[in-house]
Amino acid sequence: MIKFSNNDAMPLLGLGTWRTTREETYSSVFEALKTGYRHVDCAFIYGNEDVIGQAFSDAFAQKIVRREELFVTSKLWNDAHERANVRPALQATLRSLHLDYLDLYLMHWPVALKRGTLFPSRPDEFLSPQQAPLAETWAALEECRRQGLCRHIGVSNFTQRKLAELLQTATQKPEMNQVELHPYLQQPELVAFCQKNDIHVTAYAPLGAGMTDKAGKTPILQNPAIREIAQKHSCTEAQVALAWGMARGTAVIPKSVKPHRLAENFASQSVTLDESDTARIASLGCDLRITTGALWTMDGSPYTAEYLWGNEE
Ligand code: NAP
Ligand code: SBI
Repeated sequence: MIKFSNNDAMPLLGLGTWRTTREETYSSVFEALKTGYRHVDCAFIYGNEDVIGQAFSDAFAQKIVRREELFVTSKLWNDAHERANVRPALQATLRSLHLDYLDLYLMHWPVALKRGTLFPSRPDEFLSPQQAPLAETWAALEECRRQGLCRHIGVSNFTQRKLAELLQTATQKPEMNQVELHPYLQQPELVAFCQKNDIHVTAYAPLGAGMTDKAGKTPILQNPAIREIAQKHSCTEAQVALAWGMARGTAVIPKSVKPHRLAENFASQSVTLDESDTARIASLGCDLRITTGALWTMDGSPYTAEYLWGNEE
């Protein structure tokens, strides 16, 4: 469990819900709740929050889980950063999810788009950091929390530099940074910075997002070192990757639509790696970023790759 300063707890293992069809979404969320998952990662932009809401309602009605036992995260999409749009966006997410509060609401990206532009195709569809300052979006999230629409607020895809900037103006500190983390993208400095500043960390794409042989690399789940560690512990490669993420103190939110994998991923909570395993996995880091945010840095965009991922002043 991750413990927040108000004593709320978030299970280290959660369910990811991106890139699932509507049918898969309902069955994977319902099956996950039956399996024992008590943390679900959602987002407006996944386009499936209404189906997840139906799965929640059915699970509550069938007494599989009670609302207060469940930790639900969602995320503000980039086209709702302007102050007046934040609360309506959160309320729409709550309606879709059949909930009256979220446990955690995140700013999905440090990038703003004009209202109604879900994905930009032209530079004029962006709002620049001057037109939609992150500090103002953050102030609106703080207001949502004060009003009880969400219990915790945080960010996603933020670098150390962006977090440090936000900390300068925030009245309420971000309590979570959700970023890509797996054995090939370990970001130890970012994780340490967050932990030093009492910002919890969630690892997205903890299994490598079903990578094939992207960038000429062996997929994480076929990596020989991960394979040997799995054999040593009589577990699977996916369980090694998830156990490693949780051993670092980061939450992990693997997505699966297959019941046997949901169970396998859930059981990773009983896998304990030793120091030689973690040292071996540490040596696999190669800064392989799968989610590059390339769409935000198209020619003419006010956002550059340096803005997104750089830590230079
Ligand atoms: P992931 O969880 O690392 O990998 C999912 C892939 O691995 C799917 O292809 C899944 O296929 C497969 N898989 C799952 N369990 C497996 C197992 N035990 N053995 C072998 N393969 C397995 O990647 P992700 O979905 O990109 O990331 C997880 C979640 O993080 C997302 O669903 C989303 O909620 C969140 N996310 C957030 C951001 C952000 O910007 N904040 C970005 C990306 C993702 P099957 O479904 O067929 O099992
Ligand atoms: C989408 F719904 C569509 C595209 C897309 O690309 C970047 C990664 C991302 C995201 O922003 N959050 C995710 O979980 N996946 C995404 C989502």
